[in-house]
Amino acid sequence: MKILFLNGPNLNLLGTREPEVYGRTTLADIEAKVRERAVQLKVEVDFRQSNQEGELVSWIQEARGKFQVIVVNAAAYTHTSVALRDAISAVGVPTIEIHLSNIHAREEFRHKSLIAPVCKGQICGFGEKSYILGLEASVFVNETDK
Ligand code: CA2
Repeated sequence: MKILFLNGPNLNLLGTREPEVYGRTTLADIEAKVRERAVQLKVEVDFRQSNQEGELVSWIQEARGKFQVIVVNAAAYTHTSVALRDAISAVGVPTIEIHLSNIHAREEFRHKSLIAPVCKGQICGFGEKSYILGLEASVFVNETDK
């Protein structure tokens, strides 16, 4: 089973800026922890980040037939991107939305996720652990979708 992790804009800055909001862990640290858990679960992981909406859209489109599940932290595009929502909806690969922070406990503009209605579910508010939970949920979704 292959799982595609997609990370949206500014997540490459994790651990280097605004540690009071997003902590001191870098995206590379998170990737390493996801890979550790993936070995235990005997699944394959591809882990990517882009600051460009179009690149994320292309990666979602290309996932068809190659990945069984997508786990996406779309970052700010969560709240703005009809293009990402349409790509997730069109590609038909089960997708899990994740966030480090609890978007519902933050500014009002973060409460709305445009991608949530086309995702299997949403995990938010558990810091870097949201990524591990997203990985575990992928295995669950793949089993229940069979
Ligand atoms: O909580 C999350 O995972 C978010 O997706 C993070 C996004 C934010 O726009 C979403 O509302 C919730 C922000 C990612 C930017 O990360 C930064 C890391 C360090 C410094 C600045 C931004």
